[in-house]
Amino acid sequence: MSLTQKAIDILTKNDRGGYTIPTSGLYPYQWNWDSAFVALGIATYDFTRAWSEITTLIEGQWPDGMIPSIIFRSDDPDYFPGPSRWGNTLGPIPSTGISQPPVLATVVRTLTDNATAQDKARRAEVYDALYASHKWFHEARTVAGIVTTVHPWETGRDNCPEWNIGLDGMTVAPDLAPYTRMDNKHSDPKFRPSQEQYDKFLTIVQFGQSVGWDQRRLTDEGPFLMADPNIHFVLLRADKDLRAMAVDLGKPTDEIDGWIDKGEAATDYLWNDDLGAFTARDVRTGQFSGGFSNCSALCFYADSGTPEQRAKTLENMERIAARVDYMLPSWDPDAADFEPQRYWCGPLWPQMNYMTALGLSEQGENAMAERVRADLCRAIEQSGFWECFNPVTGEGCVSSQFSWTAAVWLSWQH
Ligand code: 2M8
Repeated sequence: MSLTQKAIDILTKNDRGGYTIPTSGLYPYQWNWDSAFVALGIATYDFTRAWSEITTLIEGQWPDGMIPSIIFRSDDPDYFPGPSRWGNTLGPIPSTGISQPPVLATVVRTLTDNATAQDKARRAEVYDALYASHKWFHEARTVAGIVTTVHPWETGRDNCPEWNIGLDGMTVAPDLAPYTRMDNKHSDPKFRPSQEQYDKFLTIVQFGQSVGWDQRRLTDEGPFLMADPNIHFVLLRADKDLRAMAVDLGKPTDEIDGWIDKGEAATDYLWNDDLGAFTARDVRTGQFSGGFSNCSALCFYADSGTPEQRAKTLENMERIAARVDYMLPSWDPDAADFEPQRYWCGPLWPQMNYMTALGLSEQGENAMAERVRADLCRAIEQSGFWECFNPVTGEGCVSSQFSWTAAVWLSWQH
């Protein structure tokens, strides 16, 4: 069977009726940015079904505009933390109380870019929801002009060592309610976040509950507050795509223009001059994380940063490309805490390679774009549709039969 057919079969098997789960067992619900990437893949063979991936995600949007990271349409005892642990969240469907990198507007623009009447109708159908979700990031999560994050899960890069400086600055709640992890029952614990990290992740959830999921309080008073190049660059790119759709639909663009100006100015805040790279930063202390990650090069995807910053970013990529066989590792192979098999501490991630390669090729950096694209394809050909891959050996890590891996493969075959 061809890999393309296998990819379609995975997405069909992970379909739960209008939305797709990332993989059965470990992730039994609808995840925010997973669904956006999945829509790109399904659109290569069934546009109507791809569109429902987007509209079902928007069904979970909160009245304040936030699109949550996970929508719980059921209560699966096999997943933790499920709806009861998140408590009384504020959306129309039980959900988490945090968001995820907002790739959705970019995906919608990509899927409706043929300027047909139907494309325009589709844009009009979801535009207000997308707008509200961006406004939420700019209002509820912004501190002094910088978009922030309150939880490593919100960044989508759960245990990346970038978060250690923020996590080291917090303590586990002394009254943290006891719990049993389920993730380690579905995958090898050596691939997953540590127990201490999980305790801190749940401490933040407990804090969110204690303030009734008031998002402004979670940002201003919560135990963790960092700026993430992933959320920053994804949002900046998405703001630009939202603006293009606003123009197409004859909507005002003033407020979006303000968001874009603010975003361009904030890019510099994430520039770690010692490393010559965009890295995460603790907003309360100003401290930078110490390594090049797989979102450091998203400056190309957002078309942001100075020529010097871009040149240094590429130099770092050349350095890393000489250290691993499969670009782009999620953490710097020259950092002490690089672990090629542990989740966001080293493995390469399909959706990150997709965005990085797209940005590089849009900005004319074709050789590196091709390396990033071809390395993921080689890993898939060698090992199958895994959640992520060891960048040294190309072996699959954590879960197989993974939706966004299948989706990225399909989107690249067209
Ligand atoms: C991972 O995150 C979840 C929590 O949201 C987990 O580890 O349990 C991350 O890789 C995240 O980026 C992804 O969206 C999610 C589902 O694939 O899994």
